Amino acid sequence: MRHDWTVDEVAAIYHLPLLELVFRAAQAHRVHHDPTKVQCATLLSIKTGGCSENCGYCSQSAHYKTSLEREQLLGLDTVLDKARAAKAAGSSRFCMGAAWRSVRSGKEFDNVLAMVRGVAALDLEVCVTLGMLTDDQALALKEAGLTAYNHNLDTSEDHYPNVVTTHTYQERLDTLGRVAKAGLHACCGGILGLGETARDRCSLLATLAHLDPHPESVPINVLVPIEGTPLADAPPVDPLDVVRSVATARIVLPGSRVRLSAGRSTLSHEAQALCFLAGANSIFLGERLLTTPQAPADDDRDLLGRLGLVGA
Ligand code: SAM
Ligand code: DTB
Ligand code: SF4
Repeated sequence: MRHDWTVDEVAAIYHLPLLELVFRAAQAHRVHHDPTKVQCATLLSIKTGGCSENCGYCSQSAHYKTSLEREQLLGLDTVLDKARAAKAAGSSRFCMGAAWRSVRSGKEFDNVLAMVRGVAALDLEVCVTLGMLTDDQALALKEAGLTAYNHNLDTSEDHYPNVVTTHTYQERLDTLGRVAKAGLHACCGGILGLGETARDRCSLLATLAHLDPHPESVPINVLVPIEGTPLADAPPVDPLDVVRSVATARIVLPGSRVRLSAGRSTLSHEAQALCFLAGANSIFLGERLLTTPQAPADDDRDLLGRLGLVGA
C-alpha cells in the first residue's frame, strides 16, 4: 500500500495503452481480492431534497429547479422494511443517504442512529452519507454499528470550486479525518463527467491514495445528468474512460473495494465486463439509486450470470 503517489505517477498509469492498463489492474485485483465475487449494495434516500449546498450535479440541491419532490426523514419501520427487501434481493450492504450539508445532533440524528442499529442487526453492512460530521457524531455512528461513512471528494481539488462553492475541498478532507479518527471505514470516491480533465481524475486518485488508511471503498460514479442543474448538458463520458478510471483506481488503491456506482446502467454489458476485469468489485443493485432509476435487479443478476460472477 503506497500513500505517496504523485499525480504524474498516477497519470503515467492512467495513460497506459488501455489493454496493458487493464491487464495490470487485473493482476493487482487478483493479489488482493477474489475476482469471481462482486459485492452487491442497495441505496436508500432517507431524507430527500432541499439541500442547502450547490453541488452542480445534484438533483437534491435547493439551488436548482429539478423535478424532485422534497421528503422528510423516513421512519424507522419503512427503512428496515427496505433493508430486509434489499437483503432478500441479494445485497450484503445497505447504504442510506440524507441530503444534508452537515449532521445536526438531536432527534433526527438519533433516528438515524436507530436506523444504523436496526440495519446492522439484520446482519447487513451499513453505510450512511449525511454530509459533514463532528467527532462526537462520528463516534456515535461507530458505536451504533456503522460499517463505513460515505463522503466523496468527487473531483480534484482544483476543479472542485467549478462544481460547488457552498463548501470547500478542505471541509470534505476534514470530515474524512474525523471519520478515520473515530475508527470508521471511509467510503470515498468521485464522479466522472463533471467537465474535469484526465489530470483532474488522476489528481483525485492521488488524493484518495494519500488518505491513510486508504478508503475501504471507492465509488466511481458516472454523472447522471439531472435536468435543471448546471451539469444537465455536460458531454457524456466515454465508457472506455470509465474503464481507465476503474483500472487506475484498482492499481493505486489495491486493497479497496472499487464500486462501479451511479451511471452504471448506461454502460453496455460489455463495458461493464471490462470494468470488472479492471478490478471493479462492487455495484449498486436494484431499481433506484438515491433519486434516479437504475436497471431492475433481474437485469443485474442476468449480467453477473452471463459473466460468471457471483454476487456477494
Ligand atoms: N449530502 C451528502 C454529501 O454530499 O456527501 C450525501 C448525499 S450525496 C447525494 C452523495 C454522493 O452522490 C455525491 O458525493 C456524489 O458523488 C453522488 N452523486 C450525487 N448526484 C449524482 C449524480 N447526478 N450523478 C452521479 N453521482 C451523483
Ligand atoms: C456514491 O458515491 N454514489 C451513491 C452513494 N455514494 C450515496 C449515490 C449516487 C447518486 C446518484 C444520483 C441519484 O440517484 O440521486
Ligand atoms: Fe447536498 Fe450532497 Fe447533493 Fe451536494 S451532493 S447538494 S451536499 S445532497
